[in-house]
Amino acid sequence: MTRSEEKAAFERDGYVLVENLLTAEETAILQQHADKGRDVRVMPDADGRASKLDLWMDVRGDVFGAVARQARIVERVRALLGEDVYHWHSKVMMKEPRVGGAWEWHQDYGYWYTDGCLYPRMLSCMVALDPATKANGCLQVIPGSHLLGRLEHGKSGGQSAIDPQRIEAVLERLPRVYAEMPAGSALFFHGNTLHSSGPNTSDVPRRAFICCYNAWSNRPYGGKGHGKPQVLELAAPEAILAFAAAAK
Ligand SMILES: O=C(O)CCC(=O)C(=O)O
Repeated sequence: MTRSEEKAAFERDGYVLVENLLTAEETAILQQHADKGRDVRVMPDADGRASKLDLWMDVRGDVFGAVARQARIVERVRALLGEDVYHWHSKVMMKEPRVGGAWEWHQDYGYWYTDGCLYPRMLSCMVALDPATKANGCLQVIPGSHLLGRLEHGKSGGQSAIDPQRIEAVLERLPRVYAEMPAGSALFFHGNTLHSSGPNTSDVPRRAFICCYNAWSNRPYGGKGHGKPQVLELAAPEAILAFAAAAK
């Protein structure tokens, strides 16, 4: 796909899948760092299963910071949103074999609206660290749902979630897509794209690194939001590989 095809897909569907965003060598390095979470939180799903994540706001000087500052991601995000962006937050999502929980249907802007961002000019890049399949709880997206505007979110388990009846009505009109992808591929999705994921019913983990960006012009009002917006400095293309030795 050319970059302009990617943008057309993103504008039509609210997401675009980029295959082989990271090399196998880079992905292997990230896999070795993925379980070293510093501040792992559990956000139980509707059935009380543990959905785990490690989330941080600053662009860290570690291997994940090197990913979040890659031109192959940041330049795409700038092109997809049509303006300059800064790092909003990053997170490692962990679904352990057999026990990893679901993520209920939501929009990321459902959360981020309350952080004082006036527009949904925000985007997440989800990089698969393990092959993501239906069985291990890959992301599910609803193409075109970013055009519904921001929907109301309530609570389900420990997560923000949209009323299941409304989701049912949406799914009568729009399809559900299982974003299965090999490790190293990435899904770029709009802040208003409806997404969820099922529990991990398989014997293998499903880990993902998600780096999120906000348009520079959309900085939160009144000192709300995530940390302090910082101009994003790009990392060298080989910066991820530099962490190979440290991972061992
Ligand atoms: O990791 C997942 O399956 C869900 C991620 C997600 O919904 C999010 O980061 O907003």
